[in-house]
Amino acid sequence: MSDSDSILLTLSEGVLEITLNRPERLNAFNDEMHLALRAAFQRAHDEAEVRCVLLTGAGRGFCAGQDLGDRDPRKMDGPPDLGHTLETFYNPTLRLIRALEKPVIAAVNGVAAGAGANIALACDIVFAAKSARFIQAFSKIGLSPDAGGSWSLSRLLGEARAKGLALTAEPLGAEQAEAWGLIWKAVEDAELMAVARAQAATFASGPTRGLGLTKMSIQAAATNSFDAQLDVERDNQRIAGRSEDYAEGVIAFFDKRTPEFKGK
Ligand code: LHQ
Repeated sequence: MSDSDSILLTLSEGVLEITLNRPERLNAFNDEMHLALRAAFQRAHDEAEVRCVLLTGAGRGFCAGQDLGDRDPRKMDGPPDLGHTLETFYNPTLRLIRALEKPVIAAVNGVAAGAGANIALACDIVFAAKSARFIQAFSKIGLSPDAGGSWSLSRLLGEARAKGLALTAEPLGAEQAEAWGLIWKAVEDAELMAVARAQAATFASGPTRGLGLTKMSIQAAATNSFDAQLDVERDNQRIAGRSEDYAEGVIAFFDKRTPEFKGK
């Protein structure tokens, strides 16, 4: 279904499953994979049939960040402009993930390093296999965090742990990541995809508008005052209250039956 082998795409029952697919490089990003991933999230934005996104990696890794073979200083004329790389390739995708008014699940199946870790952390719900590790690898090669990592780590963990992970580049195991509140759940390796897909199926048959607005409200809270946030909640509830799914949810409650949400 994809026009690129560097990611695999399936759309089934409202779930767009995206698999990063360069397993021999632990799914490190080359330019082709960047563009394919961005196109997949754009599709999730554009197509109403997509009601949830599930992002995972092929093979034993989730994603090892940038393919360093593509950024080898020995093959370059002078110092590279990595800011250009971020602005061209990473940042548009990260902005799409955060702006997508549908739940995005990451199923971190193995090591997630550098920008690979931080793309996972930009997702809304992160499941990780117990054997998975999150590594802020940047400091090992003379870089500083990117792909939203400085933002996500600081907000999710606070400054002490954010600095600890980013400065030392020590791997953080999935169970510790859950205990620290960095991810939603660490699960047994063998159960990861079943657990993540079950959650994706639940979201994809859920009240898509309400779920999207929930995501937007929580994200807005990160920078809002209490007062401003009350306004956001008022505005979002106004929109949610006009959805067909809200009416269905309330009627189903009174009928004592399971609601049939249509995502409208
Ligand atoms: C890789 C990579 C990789 C190429 C494993 N590239 N081949 C943004 C702006 C622009 C430029 C710079 O970057 C960024 C953002 C970033 O993401 S910076 C951070 C880039 N990532 C890293 O520094 C992580 C590098 N990888 C590692 O430290 C290790 O591979 C980890 C800890 C992820 C996994 O270690 P192992 O489980 O021991 O696996 P491995 O090292 O043996 O890797 C398996 C293969 O994958 C190996 O190839 P080989 O041919 O020897 O089997 C690696 O060379 C290759 N690989 N990461 N990022």
